[in-house]
Amino acid sequence: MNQNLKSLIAQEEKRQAETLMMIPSENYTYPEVRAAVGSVLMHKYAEGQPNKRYYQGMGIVDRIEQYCEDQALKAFKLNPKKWGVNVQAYSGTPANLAIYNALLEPGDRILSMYLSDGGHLSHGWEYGGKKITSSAKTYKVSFYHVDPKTGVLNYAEIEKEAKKFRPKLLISGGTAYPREIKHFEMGRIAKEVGAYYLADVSHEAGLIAGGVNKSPFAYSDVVMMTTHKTLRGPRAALIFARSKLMPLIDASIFPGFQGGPHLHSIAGIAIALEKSQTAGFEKYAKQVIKNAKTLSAELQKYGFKVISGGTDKHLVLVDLRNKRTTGWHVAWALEVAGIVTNRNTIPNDTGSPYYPSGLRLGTPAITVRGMKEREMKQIAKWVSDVVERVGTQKVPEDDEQRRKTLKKFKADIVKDKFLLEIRSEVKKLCKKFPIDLS
Ligand code: DSN
Repeated sequence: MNQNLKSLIAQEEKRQAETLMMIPSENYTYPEVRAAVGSVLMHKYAEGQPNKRYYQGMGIVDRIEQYCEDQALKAFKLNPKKWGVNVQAYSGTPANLAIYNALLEPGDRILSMYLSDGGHLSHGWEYGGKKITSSAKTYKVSFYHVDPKTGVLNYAEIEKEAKKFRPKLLISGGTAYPREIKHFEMGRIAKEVGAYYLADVSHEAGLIAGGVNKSPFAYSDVVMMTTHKTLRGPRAALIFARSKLMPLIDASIFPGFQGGPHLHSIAGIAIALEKSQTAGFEKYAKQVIKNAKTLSAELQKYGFKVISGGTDKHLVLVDLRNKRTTGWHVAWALEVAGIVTNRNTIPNDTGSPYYPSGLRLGTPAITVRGMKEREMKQIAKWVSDVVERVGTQKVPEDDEQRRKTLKKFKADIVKDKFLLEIRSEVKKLCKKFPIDLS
């Protein structure tokens, strides 16, 4: 291996060990999962489904894929007579595209959550009259919103919107909605307008498997989840569907969208699913939520405005506008302090997706390290201290001035003694809660 590449991997390992990974969609997987993903399984091609392939040498990998499917149905307590699962999707966006391709014709209608309110790009995104994603180009997409005052979904409004728009597919879920989705309501609305209901629970998958967020299955036609967030598996996705829809889903994944499945990832998913059925995982999932709730409450004590007033999940979304700063400035300064979050749009954002007004923080990875409420209080204090240090900031409108000002801000903060002191405290905390990345 090129020595520089080797060193870069080692540096990334160190970064992950010595900083607080607080991007809600990130997590540390298990050493066994990393071993499976790096195993000889990646040498094998296996287009098709178990026992129905287009290649030879399939006996062993058929058993692996079948085992993964069994574990998926077991982990989410599904009756194999009523539900099936496809474990081959490479990740969340290709999985969603394959679902649309299975259930819809080009030009059919999708109703999904507006991106800045917490939705996801792959649910169809168009902005200012421009169709940004391929799903928006292929299908006719409309969006529902959170209540502008509460930041929470109003199901009566979604119902009105659905009756007006008449979608063929209603989607819930996304990246930054901190509250539990009422799947019962979404399923009811979908039925009423004759639409399929797709619950995208990519963020909550582990919380559902751990029994601390409600299961969407009873009310859904299709459920999609990525496997690398709260579920702690490798980067991939699972598509669950009612048995009658399964042949459409399987055919849409292969040959519709993908070639050979990544058997190494499938083995990794199976391991994560096994682990998600243990008492230890249930305890982990509970702690993820306790930590997020504590973080949210503590941040509010420091005067932060938390979207929806709190969280039911693993993430906290903060509106920074009352602090007279931006998500861009705060996320960069926090990184210098060793706290890795992401800037994020918020409902009714007055900024842009690249320079948004919000900050998204998550607890899945720091909870894997064993951190609890006490550490959340300390982290909230550090976040507050960093925001105070950043002070009043805005993003200049003029291109040239913006480029210069932001470049200078980044150059100055990496030398800021106050932020670097917090970084060394963060490093000490990380040492107290080690993570095995060897
Ligand atoms: N980009 C992921 C997230 O951060 O939520 C979702 O795809």
